[in-house]
Amino acid sequence: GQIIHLEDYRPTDFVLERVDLTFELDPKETKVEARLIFHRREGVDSAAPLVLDGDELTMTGLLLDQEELATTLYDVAEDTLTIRGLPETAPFEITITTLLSPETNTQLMGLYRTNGVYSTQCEAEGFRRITYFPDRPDVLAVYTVNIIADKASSPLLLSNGNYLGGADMGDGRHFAAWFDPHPKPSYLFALVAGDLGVVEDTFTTMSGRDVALKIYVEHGKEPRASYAMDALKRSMKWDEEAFGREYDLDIFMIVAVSDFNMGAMENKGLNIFNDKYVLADPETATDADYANIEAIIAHEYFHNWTGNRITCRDWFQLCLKEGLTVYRDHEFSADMRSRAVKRIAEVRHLKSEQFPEDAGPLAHPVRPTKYREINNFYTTTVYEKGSEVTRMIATILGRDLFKKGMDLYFDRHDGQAVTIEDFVACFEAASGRDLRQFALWYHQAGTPLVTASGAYDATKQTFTLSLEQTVPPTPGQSAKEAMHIPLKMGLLLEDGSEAALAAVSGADMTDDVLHLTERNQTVVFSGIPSRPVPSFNRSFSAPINLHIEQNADDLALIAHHESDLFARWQALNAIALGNLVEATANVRAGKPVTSDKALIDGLIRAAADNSLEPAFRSQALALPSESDIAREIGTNNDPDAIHAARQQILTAVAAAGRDTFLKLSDELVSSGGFSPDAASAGRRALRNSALTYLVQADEGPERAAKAFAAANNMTDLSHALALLAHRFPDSAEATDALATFRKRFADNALVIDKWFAVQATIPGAGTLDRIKALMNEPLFNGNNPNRVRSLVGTYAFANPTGFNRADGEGYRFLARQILDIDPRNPQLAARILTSMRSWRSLEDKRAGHARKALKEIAGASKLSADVGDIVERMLKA
Ligand code: B3K
Ligand code: ZN
Repeated sequence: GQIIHLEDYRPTDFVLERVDLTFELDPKETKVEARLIFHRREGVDSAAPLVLDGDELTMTGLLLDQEELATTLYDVAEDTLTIRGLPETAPFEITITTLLSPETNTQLMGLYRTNGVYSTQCEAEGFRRITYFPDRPDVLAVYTVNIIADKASSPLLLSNGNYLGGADMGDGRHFAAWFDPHPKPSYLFALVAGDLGVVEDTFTTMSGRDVALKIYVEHGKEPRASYAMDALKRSMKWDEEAFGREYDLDIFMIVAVSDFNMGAMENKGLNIFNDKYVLADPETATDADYANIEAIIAHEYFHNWTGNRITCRDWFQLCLKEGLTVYRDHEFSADMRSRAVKRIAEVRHLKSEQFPEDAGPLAHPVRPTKYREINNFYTTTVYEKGSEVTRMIATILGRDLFKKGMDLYFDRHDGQAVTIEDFVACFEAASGRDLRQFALWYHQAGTPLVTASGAYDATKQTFTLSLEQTVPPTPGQSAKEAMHIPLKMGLLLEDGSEAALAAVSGADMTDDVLHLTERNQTVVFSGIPSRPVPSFNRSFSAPINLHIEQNADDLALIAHHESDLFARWQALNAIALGNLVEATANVRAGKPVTSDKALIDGLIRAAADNSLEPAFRSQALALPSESDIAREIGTNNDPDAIHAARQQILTAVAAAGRDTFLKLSDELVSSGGFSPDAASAGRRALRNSALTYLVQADEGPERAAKAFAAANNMTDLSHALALLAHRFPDSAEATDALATFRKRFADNALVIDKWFAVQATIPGAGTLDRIKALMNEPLFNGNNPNRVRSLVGTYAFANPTGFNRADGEGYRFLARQILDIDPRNPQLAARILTSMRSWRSLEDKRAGHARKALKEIAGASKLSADVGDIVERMLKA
């Protein structure tokens, strides 16, 4: 594929007015008739042809105003249909007939059929696999959809918008017609047909309209959709209260399908979900599953305004809808759950996924300026960093002006396809603030590094902060400009109280937000009565790396006294990370590992502190992951040394905290029925954290096996299974538990995915053989994206020692898998390949093996654009 550049954007020559689609569904030969009404845009050359996109289409008919088009007037090329000789000003109708084979569409883009269900996925460029079309997000039209299908196998016929009517056709087939009054781009088109069960409810909007809510799932799974329905109703209510956004059709539908390339899709009025993010009950879903379902149901629903009503002008603007909608779903979850705990989880995720992307060969700006394959830009940078950028606008403007800017955005751009510049302009207009420097967050890739040092002058009672910011070079961007970094901070005094920040010079400050805008800035705080301990980046107000010389005592002061709970966790985490990095160096140097007293005291004190919510205490107890440590070290990484160091620190904490952990594991035994609410989930999480440390110190598997036998919900059961399998992989207890689990859940693929994932994350070089054996297991299915992700994906993304084997076999295995998956499902292959994005930060031998494996992929004879693009960027020097 060729490279597409932002600067080349121009509107289409023809305006699409209406779309009328008729589908005659058949597994092998579906017939699609598309009637498209266009007119030439004013000012466009009368000789300009109409160029439509297409991908793997078979066209059997082409009419202009109902008359067959002469073959001299059109050309069919590999991805385009070009039509010439079209009217100068009058509207005209093009009718295109195409034939599709949904059953053999293994890419899962366009119209496909799996498990007897027809469904579609059109974002980003899937609609062109259904018919020739101006398949780009700035072409908005009103759609009518007629669906004809066999009545027995497809009693259910769904599309976007409101139901118009349907009828029996007398020949074993029936039809249904749908009309969506809201102009939309083709990527939001959806069609579903099949035989599914339904859960129904209603929602009354703030203006008093009744909306029918329907969630479609496989027959028999209806009871497992009730939590999703509850989350949907809460999302609808929250969007009215928090953003003033009301739903705009008579019906809102969600369909759960089991073969899906991603989490879910926000098609207008007809969201399609990976069933993993719909189905839940206590026996089969973990607390993390419940939280994900709540967040993703909300995310897709929120797209109805941020994405659908206001959409993107082009795919470079993807963060316009994704970053903003992630921000909205984060705020929703924070309101539904504990704000501080939610923020900790977000930051952990951001640092473990987005920071490595931003520091490696795949780094790109939140608003990229070029791409080869747009599907490769649905990244954590566009989504999560995009969300952080929106959050910073809210931090800089404050709540009221942020809201004013959002209202203006909805008001000004409803029904349009717009850009990041349009979005930012709304906040400038609402606040009167110049956000030009701030907008660099959209354009400069790389995680900024802020270095801080402080000096206290007791006689003058001043505290002087010297701050420096640098943004590292990233592919295609060597020199960077200084950014506007909103840094929330406080100065803590020895007794834990907070100094008033009344007199400040050298920087703008609004409340506790310090605005860092220069490369170097010296900020003086006056009236500070004693040497303060600065606490920076409260609630992670800016997505940056921060370096400050702070000893463990100062960090401990923050960990115990900060008013911002997130900052407490952050301080504990910083103590832990320092200790783990040092321990890793000691392991590599053959020296003994020592654990920091401040770390052990801090962790145990937080664990035992009943005044803190259990979910927070559980987060405090979770040490930085092995990849967090690798990222902190940055270069020349040895995953085995990191693992060994971390294990030794875990053991030291376990020994020192034994009494506390025993007490917690007794006290927090759940009694009564299961509730998925955040407080109950928090208690389970704290108990399981305590159990993790106890098992860490255990010589044998008895305690973990007992926990497995006693578990009465999936959260506890899968946790105990992981403890057994990871800590005692060769024990009879682990083997038994894995066999029991498999037998009990063999008919529930989503639970079996957990069984694959637990085994894929067993540390150590031996796991690769296990993975290979599991791929021959009858419950594995290489065509189902969830199965492939849970086994192959989890191994590559989440098993540092298993995957990064010193002999390079892990990379070779992955390369072969990628080449095997790519012809069937390029998006899936490309996504899993990004697991190697940090290969350059490995020590030389491993990096050499990784390069070889990447070169093997790059040298393959037939690569998809998806995999080709990733591997090429990954190898570029
Ligand atoms: N917008 C979809 C993602 C589509 C991915 C296409 N490769 C889901 C979401 O972000 O809500
Ligand atoms: Zn989204």
